[in-house]
Amino acid sequence: MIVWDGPSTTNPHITYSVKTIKDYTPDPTVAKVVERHLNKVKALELAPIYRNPAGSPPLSSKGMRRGETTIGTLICTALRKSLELEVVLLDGGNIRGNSDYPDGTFSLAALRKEQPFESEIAVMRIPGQVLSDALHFSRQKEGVEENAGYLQRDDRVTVDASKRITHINGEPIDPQRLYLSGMLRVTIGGMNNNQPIIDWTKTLTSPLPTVESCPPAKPAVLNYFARKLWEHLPPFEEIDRDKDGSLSREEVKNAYISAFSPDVDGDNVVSEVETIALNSLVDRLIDALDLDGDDKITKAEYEKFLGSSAHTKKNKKGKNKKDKGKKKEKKPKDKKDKGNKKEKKHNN
Ligand SMILES: [Ca+2]
Ligand SMILES: [Ca+2]
Ligand SMILES: [Ca+2]
Repeated sequence: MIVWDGPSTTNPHITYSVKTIKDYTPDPTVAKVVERHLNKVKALELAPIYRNPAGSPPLSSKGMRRGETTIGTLICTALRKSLELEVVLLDGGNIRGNSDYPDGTFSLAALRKEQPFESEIAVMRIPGQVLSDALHFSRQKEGVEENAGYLQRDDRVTVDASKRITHINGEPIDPQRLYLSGMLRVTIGGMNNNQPIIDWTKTLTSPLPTVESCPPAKPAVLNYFARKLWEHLPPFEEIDRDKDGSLSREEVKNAYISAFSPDVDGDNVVSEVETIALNSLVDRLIDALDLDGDDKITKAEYEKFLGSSAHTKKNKKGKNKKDKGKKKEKKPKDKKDKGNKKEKKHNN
């Protein structure tokens, strides 16, 4: 309480006391609203967006600023694939979960925790030498000192004991070659003071990409995971139960249920929270492929992302599509604009 003794008082008396929220009975209407919102949050915990393949090193984001982590590699790889790039290097300080995922499941909530901020990816052609120097520079105190600019790398980059890049996209590095690369827009802009990057940007004759022209990282990562989930679902023809040539929300939901149990906690009841989680994953699955936004997946939309890599074992018919997919991964030339458009669409 603040009390002024009179009109001329300049210093009022202030009295206060600390109250415990537990002393108050919750308002039942408000409590219901809160519960509904908390259920949504809990549901995200239950929505597994990625499962670590058996035999892979355990998922962890601990020590992101002092060494390579499996989550760091996973997120860089997700961006490389989603944006169709040759190489992605990301500042460890941008990935913040600092968590272990011992059961190998990565949920929507975990993804939010790891990538709490909106960040844009600058897609640029960067010389191999600059990429290697930048990575080396960021890792000088590897294992010893925290460095927010410690560069994590995607799964097709190989680094030797001297902390230099030997391979990009699985091929021996060519120091002179320009690689279609993804790095944080802010890193290219000088954040975390990566000297080789700063020196290289000074040599550029054209301006750095604007924030608006850079695809946002979060939806790109999410799309990658959602597309990976599709690979666990039955082939298109099996999902399309009414045989009308496109996949409805209901059909996608049934396909998801056939592959993953919505009863995540295994108590034989699909609770309200588990239902929200299920619906939210079905949304993600559809968003990841639905280019025209009509909430249905046509064969063409499906094949654009999955005709290539999915069901190559199960679906033997897709031979030529498999080859097409391989080409797509090896030659990511001039896909920048397409990538941007694609990501912009899902930026919500
Ligand atoms: Ca159908
Ligand atoms: Ca349950
Ligand atoms: Ca569609």
